[in-house]
Amino acid sequence: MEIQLLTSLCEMRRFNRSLSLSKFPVVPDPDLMFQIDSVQANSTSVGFHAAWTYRTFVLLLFLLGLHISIGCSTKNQTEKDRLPNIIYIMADDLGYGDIGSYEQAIIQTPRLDRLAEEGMRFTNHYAGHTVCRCSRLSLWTGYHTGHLPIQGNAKYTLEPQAITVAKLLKQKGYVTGGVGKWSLGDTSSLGHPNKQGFDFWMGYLDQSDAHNYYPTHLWRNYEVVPLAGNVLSDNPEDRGRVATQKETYAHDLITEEALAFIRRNAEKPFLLHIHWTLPHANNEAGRATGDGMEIPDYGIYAKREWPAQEKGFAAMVSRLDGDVGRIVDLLDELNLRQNTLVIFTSDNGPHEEGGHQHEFFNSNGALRGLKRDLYEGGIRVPFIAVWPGHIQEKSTSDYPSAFWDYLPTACEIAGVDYPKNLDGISYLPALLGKQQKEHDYLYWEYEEQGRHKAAVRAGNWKAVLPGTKEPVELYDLSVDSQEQNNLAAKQPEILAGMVKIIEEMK
Ligand SMILES: [Ca+2]
Ligand SMILES: [Ca+2]
Repeated sequence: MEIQLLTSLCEMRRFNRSLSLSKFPVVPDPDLMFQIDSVQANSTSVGFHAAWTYRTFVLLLFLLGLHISIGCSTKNQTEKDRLPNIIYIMADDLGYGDIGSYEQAIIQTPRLDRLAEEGMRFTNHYAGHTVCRCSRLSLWTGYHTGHLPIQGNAKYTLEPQAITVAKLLKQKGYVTGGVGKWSLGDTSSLGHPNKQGFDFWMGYLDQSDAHNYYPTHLWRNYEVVPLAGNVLSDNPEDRGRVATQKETYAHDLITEEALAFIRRNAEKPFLLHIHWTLPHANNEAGRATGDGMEIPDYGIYAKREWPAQEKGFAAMVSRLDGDVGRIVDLLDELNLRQNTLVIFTSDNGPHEEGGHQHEFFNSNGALRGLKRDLYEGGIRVPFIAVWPGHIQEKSTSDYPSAFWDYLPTACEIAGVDYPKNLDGISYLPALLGKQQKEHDYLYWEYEEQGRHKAAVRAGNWKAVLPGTKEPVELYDLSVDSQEQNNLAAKQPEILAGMVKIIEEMK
């Protein structure tokens, strides 16, 4: 029965690989706890009505002799009718087991742990891919790598006709911003974030330049932002990505820009992507010095008797954690928590670069594999979603979801129509504790330097093509999340269905 299902799914999947997209109307969920269309309709009458409410309120306060901030009450009034903000925080190469709420035992991540307590953890959330660029492309466009033009870190710039999350949310009046690593088009191309729906982007445009935590400059839209005091090595092998003089830490500047964006746009519905590069290695510095884990100080790990690279890695994760805290604290200060969905995740599994060993802190947890693998460790990532009053605190969902689900999710939250032929399915129902439509299957494809890999997850079955000339393996994740017991020989019919999906995607 199961094999018949898979076979018919294969036949249904005749997707067009192109990104030209048609649209269909999204039926709004009447139970959503916000009113999508009320903002514009009420905007004029609210002002008039609010004036009378204000005078009456002041009089009452005067009579009662209370000290209450008027500014606060009018702010609450506008927030109630406003579209929710979305802040999507993505770490770079952070493994499934790297933070406390996903059973990290050594590295301290108190702010992320608290965030997990305040909202929902997904335990089966997957990155778009096992390396950076594909994963981001999947996130922005709603497709898995079976339907994307690249399956690895090959150069690629977003095309002008691409439909991105940011372009769609702008249709609803969202201010759209991002900081950190972009990697899908620079100032000379139409893939630049300002041409892909982002009003604002500050950070690295080039993915490889983003290896360096002490570059001479970053980008703010089309403007060069110099980083004081950083000097680069002139050794050609360092490719302009190894600093000999380190003064300004790019991550810190990027974080300040994220905080400033939130302050600037506190009164508007906004979409903010914080795509930090921590704890990615500086690969070139790793080759030059043996230590690519660039960090201004080791903080609480300074006195640990670990290799410098591991102190650096732990300090990177804890620095990232502290900065998540700063973002959340600012939302509290601006009274924006109730009206802001905050998501935290990672773009792929843990790395073993820059002199760092991924098993030193058990970065993949109990999973198998790491970055560039399509075993669970390479693609399953932490995912925390917090939205007080909407998402149940201290909750967990085992719903299998992936980066390509983000576009439909963001669009459902914003009440925007989105293309119907996407691979993604909105995970908003899962976040709100409602009935969630499930995927027929999830798919990943990897192609770099002549190596070809693929993986399919359908229900709890997981098939992995680990290499070009290797046979497809089959695992039952319900009893074998570590992918140790290959059932390919014992379950030939299930295997055949999975192989068919892989074959169809080629
Ligand atoms: Ca990455
Ligand atoms: Ca492990």
